[in-house]
Amino acid sequence: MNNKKFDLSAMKLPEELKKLSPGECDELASQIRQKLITTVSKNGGHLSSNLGTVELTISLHRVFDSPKDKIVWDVGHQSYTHKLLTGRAADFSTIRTEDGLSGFPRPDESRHDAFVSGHSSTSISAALGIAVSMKLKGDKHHTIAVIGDGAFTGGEAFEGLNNAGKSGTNLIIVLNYNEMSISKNVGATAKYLATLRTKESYHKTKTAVERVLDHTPLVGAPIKKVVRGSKNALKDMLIHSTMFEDLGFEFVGPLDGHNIEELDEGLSAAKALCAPTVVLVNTQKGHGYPPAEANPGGYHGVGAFDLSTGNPDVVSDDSYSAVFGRKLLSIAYSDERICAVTAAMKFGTGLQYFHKALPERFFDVGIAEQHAVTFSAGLATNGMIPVFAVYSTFLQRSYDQLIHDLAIMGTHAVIGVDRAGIVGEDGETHQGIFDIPFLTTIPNMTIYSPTDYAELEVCLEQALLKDKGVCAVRYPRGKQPQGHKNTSPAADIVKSVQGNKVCAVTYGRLYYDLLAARETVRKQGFDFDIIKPVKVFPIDKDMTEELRQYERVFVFEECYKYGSLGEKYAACGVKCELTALDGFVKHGSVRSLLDEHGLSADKMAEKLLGYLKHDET
Ligand SMILES: Cc1ncc(C[n+]2csc(CCOP(=O)(O)OP(=O)(O)O)c2C)c(N)n1
Repeated sequence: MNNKKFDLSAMKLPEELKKLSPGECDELASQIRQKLITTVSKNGGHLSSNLGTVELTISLHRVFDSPKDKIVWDVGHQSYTHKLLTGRAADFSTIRTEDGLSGFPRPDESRHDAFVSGHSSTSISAALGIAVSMKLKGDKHHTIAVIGDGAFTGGEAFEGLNNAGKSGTNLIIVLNYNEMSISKNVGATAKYLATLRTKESYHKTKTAVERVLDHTPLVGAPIKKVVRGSKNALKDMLIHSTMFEDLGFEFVGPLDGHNIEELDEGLSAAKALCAPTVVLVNTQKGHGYPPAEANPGGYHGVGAFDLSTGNPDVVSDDSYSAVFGRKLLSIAYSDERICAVTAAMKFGTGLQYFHKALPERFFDVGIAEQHAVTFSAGLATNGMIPVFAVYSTFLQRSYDQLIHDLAIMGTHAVIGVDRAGIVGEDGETHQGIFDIPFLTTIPNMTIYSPTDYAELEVCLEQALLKDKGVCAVRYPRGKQPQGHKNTSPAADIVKSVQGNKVCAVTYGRLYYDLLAARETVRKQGFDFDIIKPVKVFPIDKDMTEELRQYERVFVFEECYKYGSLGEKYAACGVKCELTALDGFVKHGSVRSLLDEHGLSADKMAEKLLGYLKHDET
């Protein structure tokens, strides 16, 4: 083993990678792994997916010429090594922190990031678009989509495949197979890929067959020519065929994703084909860090953790998600109609309790949010009560299904909108700031936005057992403040009204900040009323009538301002002063982002005092 120490910040990368021997690459890989583990232990992030793709990323940059060849990372959570190898090593310690590197590919961060990502299953379509544009421009470079088997369960991946196989482009799809989505991968595609994983390498077999034919007089050469042509019955007899070839692709693999030499060889072969090609690469999620190898799902996305012990708290029992999951299960015990649906986020959404206790009514559909909604609609039309728990940002995928497959029929279903509001370090692609704007455009939609655990439980029960139609219960990432007790949880409206001229309105977790802001304002001798809708939509007519009576109503919302509730109150004649988000929200801690956008207790107090003091003069 070579013990050369690599200074990634000083090296000319990615170019210099090509000069390294495979042994040196192995050493580089282990140093990169160390850096990944120490950095993620401090900043949090996607650990196991990155540990699994170190060698693959090194090899991609040895075989291809980024940024002329374009690498498109699916989801993008596994792009840390790519960042280290493309001029961002010096800043790597800032990853996921405010003003630091993003945890996902960002073309505005580096010309090596060919496409933005964060949501899954987009890489094949995006890469195909890039590859087609290259073809039109006479550019012979390659476009490489790197997609995991989890992301491969998403419908858009198939839409991309359907169009790519016969495209005549230099598109390479690297299918990173590790048997895992966040949890164990599900569905028939996963099973199919598992059958390919264990097959002898197609690439090697092909070479071996060709070698035999080289030594076969007379007929050898013509058959070899035939073998080289991809779609041929004789070739299928000699070498097994895959669904990818049936869809028009060349196929290379499976390659050992932790063997640089094999990766270099396989990727070079794929490059030489100059045709749409699928390269299957076997990797191990969490490779090289025993706690992550033992619990790859738990280490998929983590907060900061102790390097020596790992992170025992990878799935927190003290969170809105866990409260949602446990309450759902407790109601489902006594109501056999209730089913739980997740799109590959069983742990993230707290549905692990349901899965364990009532597996026959639990459905993990893979990364397939659109299918999850329409599947739920199907369940509901036959008398079940489906509950689809999903992060706000990923529910964006299902907008049409919510309208067309659920709402139009007046079907009763509950959507648990997890991670609603600012989520923090994952940044722009993950902030849950659009659910209020888009859900409020859907007729007959009911939306709850509880503040604390107790209110979340009351809202969920009401949505499940008393309401009709489509009900969304939205709640934030993380936990309620420690020591918090709510003795009178409500599912409608909470008021603290004492005849002041000014009223402040907010909902969800911002209520805590508003209460703290009122303390500050009161200390300065001023006061204001507070109205907090819990059932935030449809908008309560009596509430807007009451709000119309105030001289000024300050509305604080953790959502995009266009489509916000404040905008709707203003349309009802309320004299609104809205503080909401005015665009995409970058990465940083939740607290600092709330402050930056005027939604912390201090900023709320400042705004209210600004008005109240001015009003007094
Ligand atoms: C539309 C969408 N839904 C859910 C997620 C959350 N998510 C992030 S990564 C991931 C699993 C991806 O698995 P895979 O593609 O196999 O990559 P691996 O992490 O195993 O390398 C999921 C479900 C997402 N990013 N986008």
